[in-house]
Amino acid sequence: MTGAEVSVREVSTFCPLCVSRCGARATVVDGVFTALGPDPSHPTGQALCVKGKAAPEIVAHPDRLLHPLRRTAPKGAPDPGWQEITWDEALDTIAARLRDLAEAHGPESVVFGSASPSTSAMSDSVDWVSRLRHAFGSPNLLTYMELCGWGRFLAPLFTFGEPVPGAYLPDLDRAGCILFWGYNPSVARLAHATATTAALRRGAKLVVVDPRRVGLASKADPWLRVRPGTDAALALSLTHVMIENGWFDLDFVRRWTNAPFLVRGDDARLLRANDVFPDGDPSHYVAWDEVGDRPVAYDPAHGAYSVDESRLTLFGKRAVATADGTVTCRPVFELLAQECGRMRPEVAEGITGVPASAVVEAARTLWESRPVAFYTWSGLEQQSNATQTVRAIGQLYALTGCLDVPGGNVLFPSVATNPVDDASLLSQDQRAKALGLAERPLGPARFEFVTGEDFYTAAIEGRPYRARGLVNFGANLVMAHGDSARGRDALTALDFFVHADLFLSPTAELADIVLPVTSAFEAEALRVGFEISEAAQSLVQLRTPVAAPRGEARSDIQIVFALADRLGLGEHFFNGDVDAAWQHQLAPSGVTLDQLRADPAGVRVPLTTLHRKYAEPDGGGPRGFRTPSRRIELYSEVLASHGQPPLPQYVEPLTSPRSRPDLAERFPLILTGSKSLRFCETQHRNIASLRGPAPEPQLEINPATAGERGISEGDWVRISTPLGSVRARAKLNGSLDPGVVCGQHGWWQACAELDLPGYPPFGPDSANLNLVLSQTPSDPISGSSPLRASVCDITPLDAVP
Ligand SMILES: Nc1nc2c(c(=O)[nH]1)N[C@H]1C(S)=C(S)[C@@H](COP(=O)(O)OP(=O)(O)OC[C@H]3O[C@@H](n4cnc5c(=O)[nH]c(N)nc54)[C@H](O)[C@@H]3O)O[C@H]1N2
Ligand SMILES: Nc1nc2c(c(=O)[nH]1)N[C@H]1C(S)=C(S)[C@@H](COP(=O)(O)OP(=O)(O)OC[C@H]3O[C@@H](n4cnc5c(=O)[nH]c(N)nc54)[C@H](O)[C@@H]3O)O[C@H]1N2
Ligand code: SF4
Ligand SMILES: [Mo]
Repeated sequence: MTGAEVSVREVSTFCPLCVSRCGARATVVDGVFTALGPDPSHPTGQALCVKGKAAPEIVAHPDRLLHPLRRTAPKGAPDPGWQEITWDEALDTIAARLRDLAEAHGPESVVFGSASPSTSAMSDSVDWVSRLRHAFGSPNLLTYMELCGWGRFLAPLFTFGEPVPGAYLPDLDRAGCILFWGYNPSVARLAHATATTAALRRGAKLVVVDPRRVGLASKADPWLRVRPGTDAALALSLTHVMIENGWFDLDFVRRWTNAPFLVRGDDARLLRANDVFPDGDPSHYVAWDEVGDRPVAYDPAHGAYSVDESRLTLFGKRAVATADGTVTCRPVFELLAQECGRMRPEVAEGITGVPASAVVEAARTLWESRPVAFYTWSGLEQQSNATQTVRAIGQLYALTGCLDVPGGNVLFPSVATNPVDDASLLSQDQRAKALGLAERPLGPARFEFVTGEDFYTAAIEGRPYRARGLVNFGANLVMAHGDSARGRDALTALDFFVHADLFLSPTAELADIVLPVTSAFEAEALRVGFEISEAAQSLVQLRTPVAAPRGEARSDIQIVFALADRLGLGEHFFNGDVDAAWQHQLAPSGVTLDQLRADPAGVRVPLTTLHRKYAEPDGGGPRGFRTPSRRIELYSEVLASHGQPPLPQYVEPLTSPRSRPDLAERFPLILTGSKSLRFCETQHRNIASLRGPAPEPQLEINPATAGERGISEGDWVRISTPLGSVRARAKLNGSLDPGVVCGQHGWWQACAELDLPGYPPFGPDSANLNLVLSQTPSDPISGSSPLRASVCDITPLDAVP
């Protein structure tokens, strides 16, 4: 160096590579982004994981897509014959093809896809993708709702009318007891892990339900080692113990759930006021007044009974004189207690493998260490009984009375903004065409989400109509959905497929046009609120680019706005002006773009968390919950009216050694899976610093199970399911049940720098777990796929069957 000054800049930012969105500081040396470190002054910035630290490597990776590409060879050819084209040509072609499809087959024939905002920076732009989809006229968004969000956001609506725990997040800073169920924040959400560690330090209890003793499970008391897919049995058993011991919030249950409502013994309907009172309103429910020894009506419009709730009976049966004669009726709570009573801890032990004593201990801990804050995730989402399972856990949680209390699960306030997805742009007629709505009217399609399986069926078989186009922002569909080969066939069958990404994934390989996207560190993005606490929610931040866009890459938002313009939808997109769009979004907050640009660390808008919002007055009574009855619906008539059990139930996973004894001999083991600490989903195997310490796909297996099969630590093994087999390296794990193994999905990419191989997504040498996991039979309500409880066998790789 000859005295030339090195310029070093530290820039406040955040890492959007996963759901944690950790506050960070970027180091830029002579204009080059060189490092990312934690920013403890940021509400999610206590720590940074290895992936965040690898951000500069991701940005600079030689395999990044730099130019728009057009396929020149037919689909299915070994080499797509990619040809570089200009942005103008790309955008004009895309717009023309999409317009043609919309005109000839209706805009619903075009599906929009997005990588999950939990595993990519699509959180920056996914709402704008929805706005484009709405303006275009398609009711179909393909973004893993059935695998990743249903159990946290949409299934809880049946119970709470609110997304609990998806939006009602655990108030970890104040919780007395933290319950993590099928969720491992040490891998998945660092900001939750650090907050939990702090909570444990101040004496909070932790209960973890997980087949593996990983992450914080080693600090849990107790850790419940559940057999994959049997979580509902465990939840019902815990609830049974709580009811039997009186370990539940009687007052909350009476006042805020539909536990007192009477259920008719003859037709299992909730009794209505017009059944018992001559001039009764058919929309009013009926409970039993213990003091007056008579039925009383409940008016859902005002959320009120004609007597004080403390007088309502929860147990026993009553002979009620109705217009149809005397009918024996029971309160919901009595039926619920009966249902749970079938799952005594000794019975549950036989199903779940969790010792009866541990069930009692966990129930006691939950009750005695209130307030309880909980979170559930992938372990429960990717199951053929996902809806009933989260209903059972919701019921258990309702009994604690901790919803929306300090230290429970709280809807933290948000900075006021204008919503940007603008659902009003999509007509009711178009909405009704969502793929899957006819088959599963209560499922994700009701909210415009299309499941992987429904998309594949529409693309390949044309049912209920043919999906012909796909506008996909990242989603690595063939690697991330089960039945990868079917995914390939579906994408191949499309008339037109455009894919925007940073890297050429196995999904991108099947596109007609590929668009190069900037990494999160090359583009501006607006973040309003960081979710996990009041302080986090109050922060508004505009991420500053710390590197120049690679090649011709553009951000997803820029692509959305440019496409909208070419499609003639510019009027809904501020005529292409992203700044104007953000200003519109921010307007109610009082924060301006200038302010945000002036301070990359962001602006804090003071917020105050209100608790027990359900008790706030609203019209004639309390606000209650957004369910048909305004009460937490332990008993769901909505589900019953669709032929589903109104009370949460345990259903054995549809493909398990018990439910499929015909498969059990060939596939005696249960296969589940988990995320990798060092990679996001199917990404990052090409990043040397991440891949080096975790060079190969792993299969966790109990040492005894391995020993019986002649398998030692580190051996290559074959994971065989009814769909075929893939490879992985054995990792012995004595904490696993001998009948359970745990694999990793997402392995395809090579790492040239370390000379580590890729694995073909399809075929005999594949390591793609989803090649041998089926999307069906799925949850009857949501279509959730059984990726976390399949059947398999494990053999040494070289063994000839
Ligand atoms: N067997 C099994 N399968 C699973 C799961 C499992 O646990 N087991 N998990 C499921 C879950 S929960 C989810 S959410 C899905 C995840 O599936 P996806 O959401 O598809 O996530 P990734 O597999 O990480 O692939 C993300 C893709 O988006 C690209 N990308 C990254 N950032 C951006 C960006 O900012 N813009 C654009 N346009 N592209 C970007 C990446 O390069 C990559 O190609 O997988 C599901 N599949
Ligand atoms: N490092 C990293 N972080 C990520 C991601 C990533 O790929 N890597 N992905 C992001 C995304 S898209 C998501 S959805 C989240 C997911 O975050 P998590 O849901 O926490 O992800 P996992 O570790 O896959 O699953 C949690 C736990 O479920 C357990 N499990 C498996 N089967 C069962 C079962 O049947 N019952 C129960 N109770 N537990 C079971 C697994 O052993 C695992 O420890 O993480 C996000 N963050
Ligand atoms: S946990 Fe890691 S990848 Fe996720 S936001 Fe934080 S630093 Fe980024
Ligand atoms: Mo996810």
